Amino acid sequence: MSESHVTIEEIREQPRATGIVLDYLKGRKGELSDLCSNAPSFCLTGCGSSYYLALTGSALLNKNGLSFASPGSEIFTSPELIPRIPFDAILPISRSGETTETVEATKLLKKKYPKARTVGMTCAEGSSIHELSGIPLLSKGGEEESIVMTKAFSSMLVAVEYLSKLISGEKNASRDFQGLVKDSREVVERSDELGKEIGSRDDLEKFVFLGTGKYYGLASEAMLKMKEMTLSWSEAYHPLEFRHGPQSIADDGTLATIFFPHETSEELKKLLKEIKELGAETLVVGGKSDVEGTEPNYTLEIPSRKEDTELSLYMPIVQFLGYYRAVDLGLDPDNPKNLTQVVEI
Ligand code: F1P
Repeated sequence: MSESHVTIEEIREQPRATGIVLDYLKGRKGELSDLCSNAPSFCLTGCGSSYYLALTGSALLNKNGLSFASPGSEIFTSPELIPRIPFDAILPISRSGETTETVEATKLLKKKYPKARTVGMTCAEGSSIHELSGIPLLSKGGEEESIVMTKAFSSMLVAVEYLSKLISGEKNASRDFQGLVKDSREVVERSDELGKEIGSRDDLEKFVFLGTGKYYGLASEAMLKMKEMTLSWSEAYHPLEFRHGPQSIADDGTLATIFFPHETSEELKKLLKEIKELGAETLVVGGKSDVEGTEPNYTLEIPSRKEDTELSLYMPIVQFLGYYRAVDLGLDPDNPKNLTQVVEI
């Protein structure tokens, strides 16, 4: 199996990108703490992977019940959907900082909320989103050559988690993230092995990703990785939505991946058992002890960490899975069909 792809190199660079963004955030702490004092409301936007990150970001930053996320492409085509709530901050997310709809949505949102601070999260210094931001945020180590987004997603996710810590009034947010780089190294290594094992399973054809609350954006991103890299049937749902129709497709060629929070949930456990009874296989990403009795086919244990400092660790397994399945199918993960790194229209 050839591994001379830039995509896999970038997936494996996640721990480094995490370290770089954490150092950067530590240096910006004063300014970001000022922004986050009094739990401001955020309006998040982005396209593709960046939109899915905005969804998770909105769940994380929703400390006062007011944050909201919309695809930049929707704000662009249906600006009447922009809520009238006077958000305190606009948070566009874009690896390139140049996606047309995200740039245009940011301009529209700035006009709509003239008093709001613009906190553009990108991996590209000097990009349009960076320039439109009064408080730009940068994940330098997240910069990528590949078309499919991997370490950019996880490193920008760390930054959004960091903001959510500041919003919660955490005085020493950096301390909460201690050990994350080490955990990331360890999880990347295990995910590489497991992703290879599952990715070479020719009998699996359908991939379902389930995540609730802040995990829904991660499940959606996982769905996109499988589509972009492997051209496979893949869907993402809020877990209990699976019973409301989608379960009709479950069979022995289906792998259902559940992003399982460390906090045990009896409802998710029940669902896991049901999915197995339908003949599908299951992969649990989360705490092993939380799913005792459900006998998943595969488990990727996520180290127990302070809440909302661990979400980036859920991503490598789905990125490796996409990568190895693509290679196994004879596809080139560096050149996914019909895609470009940035959509400029
Ligand atoms: C967003 C994005 C990617 C996607 C694709 C095109 O880019 O939609 O998520 O993988 O290759 O661009 P960006 O705004 O984050 O740069």
